[in-house]
Amino acid sequence: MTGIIIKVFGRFYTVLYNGSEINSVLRGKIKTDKINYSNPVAVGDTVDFLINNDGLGIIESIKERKNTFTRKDGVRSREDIIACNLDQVIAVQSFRNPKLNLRFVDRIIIRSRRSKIPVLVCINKLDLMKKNESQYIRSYYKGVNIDIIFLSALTGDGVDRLKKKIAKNRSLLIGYSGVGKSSIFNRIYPEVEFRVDDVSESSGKGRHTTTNVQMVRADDGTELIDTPGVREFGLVDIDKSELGSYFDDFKAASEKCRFRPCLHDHEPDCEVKRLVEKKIIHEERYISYLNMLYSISDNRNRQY
Ligand SMILES: Nc1nc2c(ncn2[C@@H]2O[C@H](COP(=O)(O)OP(=O)(O)OP(=O)(O)O)[C@@H](O)[C@H]2O)c(=O)[nH]1
Ligand SMILES: [Mg+2]
Ligand SMILES: [Zn+2]
Repeated sequence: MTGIIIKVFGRFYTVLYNGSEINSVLRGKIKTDKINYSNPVAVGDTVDFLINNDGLGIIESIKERKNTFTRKDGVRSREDIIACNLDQVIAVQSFRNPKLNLRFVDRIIIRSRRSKIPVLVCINKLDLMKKNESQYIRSYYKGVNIDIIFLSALTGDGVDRLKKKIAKNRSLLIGYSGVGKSSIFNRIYPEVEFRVDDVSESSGKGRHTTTNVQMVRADDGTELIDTPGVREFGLVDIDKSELGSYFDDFKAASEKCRFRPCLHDHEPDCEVKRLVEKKIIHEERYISYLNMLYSISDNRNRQY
Protein backbone atom coordinates (compact mmCIF):
# COMPACT_ATOMS: atom_id res chain seq x y z
CA MET A 1 0.00 0.00 0.00
CA THR A 2 1.14 3.52 -0.72
CA GLY A 3 0.25 6.47 1.50
CA ILE A 4 1.38 9.96 2.51
CA ILE A 5 2.88 11.02 5.83
CA ILE A 6 0.69 13.73 7.32
CA LYS A 7 2.06 13.88 10.85
CA VAL A 8 5.18 12.87 12.76
CA PHE A 9 5.07 12.36 16.50
CA GLY A 10 8.25 11.01 18.05
CA ARG A 11 8.75 7.64 16.41
CA PHE A 12 5.14 7.45 15.26
CA TYR A 13 3.96 8.51 11.85
CA THR A 14 0.43 9.11 10.66
CA VAL A 15 -0.04 7.76 7.16
CA LEU A 16 -2.98 8.95 5.09
CA TYR A 17 -4.31 6.12 2.97
CA ASN A 18 -7.64 6.18 1.13
CA GLY A 19 -8.99 8.84 3.44
CA SER A 20 -8.10 7.03 6.64
CA GLU A 21 -5.26 7.78 9.04
CA ILE A 22 -3.04 4.87 10.00
CA ASN A 23 -0.75 5.07 13.01
CA SER A 24 2.59 3.68 11.86
CA VAL A 25 6.21 3.06 12.73
CA LEU A 26 9.31 2.57 10.60
CA ARG A 27 10.56 -0.90 9.71
CA GLY A 28 13.80 -1.40 11.63
CA LYS A 29 16.07 -1.34 8.62
CA ILE A 30 14.78 1.22 6.20
CA LYS A 31 16.67 2.74 3.30
CA THR A 32 16.65 6.50 3.56
CA ASP A 33 18.04 9.36 1.54
CA LYS A 34 21.77 9.42 0.87
CA ILE A 35 22.04 12.83 2.46
CA ASN A 36 22.12 12.55 6.18
CA TYR A 37 19.09 14.41 7.41
CA SER A 38 18.36 14.36 11.11
CA ASN A 39 14.90 12.90 10.44
CA PRO A 40 14.52 9.94 8.09
CA VAL A 41 10.87 10.55 7.19
CA ALA A 42 8.96 13.84 7.04
CA VAL A 43 5.47 15.17 6.42
CA GLY A 44 4.79 15.00 2.69
CA ASP A 45 6.75 11.79 2.12
CA THR A 46 5.11 9.13 -0.01
CA VAL A 47 5.70 5.75 1.62
CA ASP A 48 5.05 2.09 0.98
CA PHE A 49 3.68 0.38 4.04
CA LEU A 50 1.79 -2.66 5.27
CA ILE A 51 -0.46 -3.20 8.24
CA ASN A 52 0.48 -5.79 10.86
CA ASN A 53 -1.91 -8.00 12.86
CA ASP A 54 -2.30 -5.33 15.53
CA GLY A 55 -3.44 -2.78 12.98
CA LEU A 56 -0.18 -0.86 13.21
CA GLY A 57 1.27 0.45 9.95
CA ILE A 58 4.83 -0.61 9.15
CA ILE A 59 6.59 1.77 6.79
CA GLU A 60 8.75 -0.27 4.44
CA SER A 61 10.22 2.32 2.11
CA ILE A 62 10.15 5.97 1.11
CA LYS A 63 9.63 7.12 -2.46
CA GLU A 64 12.09 9.47 -4.05
CA ARG A 65 11.45 13.09 -3.08
CA LYS A 66 10.63 15.88 -5.50
CA ASN A 67 12.08 18.45 -3.08
CA THR A 68 12.72 19.04 0.61
CA PHE A 69 12.25 22.18 2.66
CA THR A 70 14.88 22.03 5.38
CA ARG A 71 16.39 24.05 8.13
CA LYS A 72 19.81 23.93 9.65
CA ASP A 73 20.82 25.93 12.66
CA GLY A 74 24.55 25.51 13.01
CA VAL A 75 27.39 24.65 10.69
CA ARG A 76 27.93 21.28 12.27
CA SER A 77 24.35 20.21 12.86
CA ARG A 78 22.53 18.15 10.29
CA GLU A 79 19.59 19.48 8.30
CA ASP A 80 16.06 18.86 9.53
CA ILE A 81 13.44 18.23 6.89
CA ILE A 82 10.42 20.35 7.80
CA ALA A 83 8.34 18.86 4.97
CA CYS A 84 8.89 17.55 1.47
CA ASN A 85 7.32 17.16 -1.95
CA LEU A 86 5.93 20.69 -1.84
CA ASP A 87 4.37 22.78 -4.59
CA GLN A 88 4.73 25.99 -2.66
CA VAL A 89 6.11 27.58 0.49
CA ILE A 90 4.03 30.33 2.07
CA ALA A 91 6.09 32.77 4.13
CA VAL A 92 3.68 34.18 6.70
CA GLN A 93 4.18 37.47 8.52
CA SER A 94 1.82 39.81 10.31
CA PHE A 95 1.49 43.59 10.24
CA ARG A 96 2.00 43.60 14.00
CA ASN A 97 2.04 41.42 17.05
CA PRO A 98 4.56 40.05 16.23
CA LYS A 99 6.07 42.95 14.37
CA LEU A 100 6.69 42.77 10.63
CA ASN A 101 10.15 41.53 9.66
CA LEU A 102 10.83 41.31 5.94
CA ARG A 103 14.39 40.12 6.50
CA PHE A 104 12.93 36.92 7.76
CA VAL A 105 10.80 36.63 4.61
CA ASP A 106 13.92 37.22 2.51
CA ARG A 107 15.58 34.26 4.18
CA ILE A 108 12.60 32.02 3.52
CA ILE A 109 12.58 33.11 -0.12
CA ILE A 110 16.23 32.13 -0.50
CA ARG A 111 15.83 28.86 1.34
CA SER A 112 12.86 27.93 -0.89
CA ARG A 113 14.47 28.98 -4.14
CA ARG A 114 17.52 26.99 -3.22
CA SER A 115 15.27 23.94 -3.12
CA LYS A 116 13.48 25.13 -6.28
CA ILE A 117 10.14 25.55 -4.51
CA PRO A 118 7.97 28.56 -5.46
CA VAL A 119 7.28 31.02 -2.64
CA LEU A 120 4.24 33.09 -1.81
CA VAL A 121 4.33 35.88 0.78
CA CYS A 122 1.31 36.28 3.05
CA ILE A 123 1.03 39.25 5.38
CA ASN A 124 -1.65 38.50 7.96
CA LYS A 125 -3.56 40.70 10.45
CA LEU A 126 -4.58 43.16 7.75
CA ASP A 127 -7.12 44.46 10.26
CA LEU A 128 -4.16 45.80 12.30
CA MET A 129 -2.48 47.47 9.34
CA LYS A 130 -1.62 51.15 9.63
CA LYS A 131 -1.61 53.62 6.77
CA ASN A 132 0.93 52.99 3.96
CA GLU A 133 2.28 49.77 5.41
CA SER A 134 1.17 47.71 2.44
CA GLN A 135 2.85 50.23 0.11
CA TYR A 136 6.04 49.89 2.10
CA ILE A 137 5.99 46.12 1.54
CA ARG A 138 5.24 46.54 -2.16
CA SER A 139 8.09 48.97 -2.62
CA TYR A 140 10.42 46.71 -0.67
CA TYR A 141 9.71 43.87 -3.11
CA LYS A 142 9.55 46.02 -6.23
CA GLY A 143 11.64 44.21 -8.84
CA VAL A 144 11.27 40.86 -7.08
CA ASN A 145 9.30 38.21 -8.87
CA ILE A 146 7.03 37.23 -6.02
CA ASP A 147 3.33 37.28 -5.18
CA ILE A 148 2.24 39.04 -2.01
CA ILE A 149 -1.16 38.56 -0.40
CA PHE A 150 -2.44 40.78 2.40
CA LEU A 151 -5.09 39.08 4.47
CA SER A 152 -6.79 38.82 7.82
CA ALA A 153 -7.61 35.43 9.26
CA LEU A 154 -9.76 37.32 11.77
CA THR A 155 -12.05 39.18 9.35
CA GLY A 156 -11.60 36.86 6.36
CA ASP A 157 -10.40 39.72 4.19
CA GLY A 158 -8.11 38.47 1.39
CA VAL A 159 -8.60 34.81 2.30
CA ASP A 160 -10.24 34.02 -1.04
CA ARG A 161 -7.16 35.19 -2.89
CA LEU A 162 -5.09 32.79 -0.82
CA LYS A 163 -7.55 29.96 -1.40
CA LYS A 164 -7.13 30.39 -5.14
CA LYS A 165 -3.35 30.27 -4.79
CA ILE A 166 -3.37 27.03 -2.84
CA ALA A 167 -6.09 25.20 -4.77
CA LYS A 168 -5.12 21.61 -5.62
CA ASN A 169 -1.54 22.24 -4.50
CA ARG A 170 0.52 21.21 -1.52
CA SER A 171 1.60 24.31 0.44
CA LEU A 172 3.62 24.78 3.60
CA LEU A 173 2.93 27.67 5.98
CA ILE A 174 6.03 28.97 7.74
CA GLY A 175 6.74 31.98 9.97
CA TYR A 176 7.21 33.27 13.50
CA SER A 177 5.05 32.00 16.29
CA GLY A 178 1.92 34.14 16.61
CA VAL A 179 1.70 35.48 13.05
CA GLY A 180 -1.48 33.46 12.58
CA LYS A 181 -0.51 30.38 10.59
CA SER A 182 -2.99 28.15 12.40
CA SER A 183 -5.64 30.86 12.26
CA ILE A 184 -5.27 31.05 8.47
CA PHE A 185 -5.50 27.29 8.42
CA ASN A 186 -8.69 27.27 10.46
CA ARG A 187 -10.24 29.87 8.16
CA ILE A 188 -9.61 27.63 5.19
CA TYR A 189 -10.48 24.35 6.91
CA PRO A 190 -13.00 25.28 9.63
CA GLU A 191 -13.85 21.59 10.01
CA VAL A 192 -10.34 20.72 11.24
CA GLU A 193 -9.79 23.37 13.91
CA PHE A 194 -6.15 23.81 14.86
CA ARG A 195 -5.28 25.22 18.24
CA VAL A 196 -4.78 28.99 18.34
CA ASP A 197 -3.59 31.02 21.33
CA ASP A 198 -2.90 34.64 22.13
CA VAL A 199 0.56 35.96 21.41
CA SER A 200 2.41 36.26 24.71
CA GLU A 201 2.82 39.89 25.66
CA SER A 202 6.29 39.61 27.17
CA SER A 203 8.31 38.41 24.18
CA GLY A 204 5.97 39.50 21.41
CA LYS A 205 7.20 36.42 19.60
CA GLY A 206 4.48 34.11 20.82
CA ARG A 207 4.69 30.90 22.72
CA HIS A 208 4.54 28.21 20.12
CA THR A 209 0.96 27.04 20.17
CA THR A 210 1.49 24.59 17.34
CA THR A 211 4.03 21.95 18.27
CA ASN A 212 3.89 19.58 15.31
CA VAL A 213 4.14 19.78 11.58
CA GLN A 214 0.81 18.58 10.27
CA MET A 215 -0.80 18.25 6.88
CA VAL A 216 -4.50 18.37 6.03
CA ARG A 217 -5.92 17.24 2.72
CA ALA A 218 -9.24 18.59 1.43
CA ASP A 219 -11.60 16.68 -0.85
CA ASP A 220 -10.46 18.62 -3.90
CA GLY A 221 -6.85 17.53 -3.28
CA THR A 222 -5.68 20.82 -1.76
CA GLU A 223 -3.09 20.11 0.90
CA LEU A 224 -1.95 22.58 3.53
CA ILE A 225 0.83 22.01 6.06
CA ASP A 226 0.87 23.90 9.35
CA THR A 227 4.17 24.21 11.22
CA PRO A 228 5.28 25.37 14.68
CA GLY A 229 6.61 28.91 14.76
CA VAL A 230 10.27 29.36 13.92
CA ARG A 231 12.44 32.02 15.50
CA GLU A 232 15.32 32.22 13.11
CA PHE A 233 16.35 30.85 9.83
CA GLY A 234 20.03 30.23 9.27
CA LEU A 235 21.60 30.30 5.82
CA VAL A 236 24.70 28.35 6.62
CA ASP A 237 25.03 26.51 3.33
CA ILE A 238 25.12 29.42 0.89
CA ASP A 239 28.29 30.96 -0.52
CA LYS A 240 28.75 34.69 -0.23
CA SER A 241 29.32 35.05 -3.97
CA GLU A 242 26.11 33.13 -4.66
CA LEU A 243 23.84 35.20 -2.44
CA GLY A 244 23.22 38.08 -4.86
CA SER A 245 21.86 35.70 -7.49
CA TYR A 246 18.87 35.02 -5.21
CA PHE A 247 17.94 38.70 -5.27
CA ASP A 248 15.91 39.27 -8.47
CA ASP A 249 16.06 43.01 -7.97
CA PHE A 250 19.89 42.97 -7.97
CA LYS A 251 20.38 40.73 -10.97
CA ALA A 252 20.30 43.12 -13.92
CA ALA A 253 22.35 45.68 -11.99
CA SER A 254 25.06 43.15 -11.08
CA GLU A 255 26.04 42.97 -14.71
CA LYS A 256 27.03 46.61 -14.61
CA CYS A 257 29.17 46.34 -11.46
CA ARG A 258 32.86 46.95 -12.10
CA PHE A 259 33.87 43.77 -10.30
CA ARG A 260 32.45 40.43 -11.25
CA PRO A 261 31.52 38.71 -9.11
CA CYS A 262 30.69 41.70 -6.94
CA LEU A 263 29.45 41.24 -3.39
CA HIS A 264 27.84 44.72 -3.55
CA ASP A 265 29.53 45.51 -0.28
CA HIS A 266 32.72 47.62 -0.31
CA GLU A 267 33.56 47.30 -3.99
CA PRO A 268 33.91 50.53 -5.95
CA ASP A 269 31.58 51.28 -8.88
CA CYS A 270 28.90 48.93 -7.68
CA GLU A 271 25.69 49.38 -9.64
CA VAL A 272 23.55 47.81 -6.91
CA LYS A 273 24.76 50.40 -4.41
CA ARG A 274 24.10 53.11 -6.98
CA LEU A 275 20.51 51.92 -7.40
CA VAL A 276 20.10 51.92 -3.62
CA GLU A 277 21.26 55.53 -3.51
CA LYS A 278 18.82 56.40 -6.30
CA LYS A 279 16.10 54.65 -4.25
CA ILE A 280 15.37 52.21 -7.08
CA ILE A 281 16.32 49.34 -4.79
CA HIS A 282 14.81 49.76 -1.33
CA GLU A 283 17.46 50.56 1.25
CA GLU A 284 16.00 48.11 3.79
CA ARG A 285 16.15 45.36 1.22
CA TYR A 286 19.82 46.13 0.64
CA ILE A 287 20.43 46.09 4.41
CA SER A 288 18.70 42.71 4.54
CA TYR A 289 21.14 41.50 1.89
CA LEU A 290 24.17 42.80 3.80
CA ASN A 291 22.83 41.27 6.98
CA MET A 292 22.74 37.86 5.30
CA LEU A 293 26.12 38.39 3.65
CA TYR A 294 27.74 39.07 7.02
CA SER A 295 25.95 36.20 8.71
CA ILE A 296 27.42 33.91 6.09
CA SER A 297 30.95 35.16 6.87
CA ASP A 298 30.32 34.67 10.56
CA ASN A 299 29.28 31.09 10.04
CA ARG A 300 32.33 30.35 7.93
CA ASN A 301 34.59 31.80 10.61
CA ARG A 302 32.99 29.76 13.33
CA GLN A 303 33.67 26.62 11.37
CA TYR A 304 37.43 26.79 11.95
N1 LIG B 1 -6.03 40.90 14.84
C1 LIG B 1 -5.78 39.72 14.30
N2 LIG B 1 -5.38 38.69 15.09
C2 LIG B 1 -5.14 37.51 14.50
C3 LIG B 1 -5.30 37.30 13.11
N3 LIG B 1 -4.96 36.03 12.82
C4 LIG B 1 -4.59 35.46 13.99
N4 LIG B 1 -4.69 36.34 15.01
C5 LIG B 1 -4.38 36.09 16.43
O1 LIG B 1 -2.99 35.89 16.58
C6 LIG B 1 -2.72 34.95 17.63
C7 LIG B 1 -1.81 33.84 17.16
O2 LIG B 1 -2.45 33.07 16.15
P1 LIG B 1 -2.02 31.58 15.77
O3 LIG B 1 -2.84 31.18 14.61
O4 LIG B 1 -2.01 30.70 16.95
O5 LIG B 1 -0.50 31.82 15.32
P2 LIG B 1 0.54 30.71 14.79
O6 LIG B 1 1.34 31.40 13.72
O7 LIG B 1 -0.15 29.48 14.42
O8 LIG B 1 1.48 30.50 16.08
P3 LIG B 1 2.35 29.16 16.45
O9 LIG B 1 1.48 27.98 16.34
O10 LIG B 1 2.84 29.42 17.84
O11 LIG B 1 3.49 29.14 15.47
C8 LIG B 1 -4.10 34.47 18.11
O12 LIG B 1 -4.45 35.23 19.24
C9 LIG B 1 -5.01 34.80 16.94
O13 LIG B 1 -6.33 35.01 17.35
C10 LIG B 1 -5.75 38.42 12.31
O14 LIG B 1 -5.92 38.34 11.09
N5 LIG B 1 -5.96 39.58 12.97
MG1 LIG C 1 0.06 27.55 15.07
ZN1 LIG D 1 27.98 45.33 -7.06
